[in-house]
Amino acid sequence: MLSKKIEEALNAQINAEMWSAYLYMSMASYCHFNGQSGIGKWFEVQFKEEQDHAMIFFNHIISRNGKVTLKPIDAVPNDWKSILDVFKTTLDHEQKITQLINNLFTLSTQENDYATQSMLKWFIDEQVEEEDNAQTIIDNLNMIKDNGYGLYMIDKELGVRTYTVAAPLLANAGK
Ligand code: OFO
Repeated sequence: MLSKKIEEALNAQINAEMWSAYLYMSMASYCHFNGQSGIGKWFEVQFKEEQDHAMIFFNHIISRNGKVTLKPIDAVPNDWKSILDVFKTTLDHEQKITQLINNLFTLSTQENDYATQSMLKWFIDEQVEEEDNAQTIIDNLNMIKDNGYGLYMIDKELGVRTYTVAAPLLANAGK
């Protein structure tokens, strides 16, 4: 059974993950509109991954006899100055999400909720990857600056990313 405090915090995290999904959907739209369809596709994958993240919290709450309570999703930005600006926003956002995951881990420690701690471990590793991905793309974009051919190559490279279902959801498949 989940404590009320943990249940509320996990529900808030569902909202944060859905906001992330909405943010990346908006970024995908911005990239497609500006002719970077490969990067647009990359953000579509990111959008799907965030929905998976929300579902991992959803499943955890349900499995622990808690109640999922959905709140409205706030509006997201629709415009950026450049592709570099898009990825700087991504990194900044992922750093905030890392902080939220860390806060959840601290709370689950205070509440002696070992099952929630165990579930959160996957997110702790995932956030290292999320921040690293954004930072690597920022480094590449800084390297090419305004070089059109360089941007074309990055667009091609990011466009091959494919979606794979998050591992914790595979464990839940068929339940
Ligand atoms: Fe859910 O990791 Fe990104 O936001």
